Amino acid sequence: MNAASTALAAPSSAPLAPPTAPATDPFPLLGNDAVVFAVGNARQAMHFYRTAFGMRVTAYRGPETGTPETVSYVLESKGVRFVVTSPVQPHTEAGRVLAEHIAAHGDGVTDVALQVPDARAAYARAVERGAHGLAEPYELTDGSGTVVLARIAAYGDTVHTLVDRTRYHGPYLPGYEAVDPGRFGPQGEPLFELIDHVVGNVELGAMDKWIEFYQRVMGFTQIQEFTDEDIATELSSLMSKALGDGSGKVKFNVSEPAIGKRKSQIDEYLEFYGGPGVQHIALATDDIVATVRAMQAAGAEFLTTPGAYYDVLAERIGGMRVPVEELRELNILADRDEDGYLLQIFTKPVQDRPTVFFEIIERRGAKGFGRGNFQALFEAIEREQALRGNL
Ligand code: TYF
Ligand code: FE
Repeated sequence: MNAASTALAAPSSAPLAPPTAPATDPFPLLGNDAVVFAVGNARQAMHFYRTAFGMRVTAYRGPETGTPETVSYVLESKGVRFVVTSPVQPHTEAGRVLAEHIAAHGDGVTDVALQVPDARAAYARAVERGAHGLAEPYELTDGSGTVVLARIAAYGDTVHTLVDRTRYHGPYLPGYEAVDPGRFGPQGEPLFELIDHVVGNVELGAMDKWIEFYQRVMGFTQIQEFTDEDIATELSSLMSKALGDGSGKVKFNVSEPAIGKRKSQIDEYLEFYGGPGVQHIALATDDIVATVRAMQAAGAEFLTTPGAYYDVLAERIGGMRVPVEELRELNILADRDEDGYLLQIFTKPVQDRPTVFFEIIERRGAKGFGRGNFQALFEAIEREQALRGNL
């Protein structure tokens, strides 16, 4: 090897800044790491996300792998990772934390974990900017490498674990074992590409505080705002603001109830969840028709939309890649903004309490969240609220 090629080769072995995290970003994020659900029965929740959401079980930790206190299944669909976890021994420290979360909230999201290039730097920055630190940076190591983790508080009992997995190549975290792909039966093609956004519900008057939190602590900027004027006051009224990180990979929305003639859907959530928490997780797909068909066939339940919505849809939004009749058949909503259009649909709550639900979204350029669908969407949510006697 001559001197010139040595000189050329040298920089490639030097540590490279992650391409999506420019040095100017004070809180660089590499993306969502995982959404962790604390549930009463992780084995059954795993089967739900495996069958109804077509997700693949990739890793496991529990009594058989040296963790007698708790059990966790990791599910994946391309860039989407969920972890469902339950206490096995609720009187141990690790079991108690989970058991208390479930007692307070029912099944719900405990952790919206974020992937960072440097968990120590991220934690230091967050705490310096006013985040409540829950766990100082710590390392976990096994034969597949080392992960550095730290944890800060978010709204309610929700947390953000900051995960640096750049020196790790195991299936999830040290202590987890990979699961044989056929272990729980045959699996089809993945239905989701990535997590599009995560929405939290907070109490009346607390939205701006949490919007400012993400701006100050994580350097997020506001993308969109819905006020109670966007949303007819007879309908279950809310205010909502959306934020994005510098890379565009992480989007968080925060909603609070607004005073209307009827009980806000946010109030219903807060009552049944026992306080603030994650309300919905939007999962992006490249083919919403195929995704919704597969989910529906597997038993996932979606909100429905009256036919009148589709009678004027072609007029409202032309030039979509999916025929309006197919959207009508599947109850898929459509909206257009300056940048393009989007297709979206909402599941019913995925547990008995009217709390956490999912959105499936296909973006064709649009960067918003479906403002034009609020009327139809909130009427659909109200029909469900009325059936539950909560309107
Ligand atoms: O994330 C959004 O903004 C949309 C619309 O309670 C939405 O998915 C907002 C609030 C809500 C339900 C849907
Ligand atoms: Fe959404």
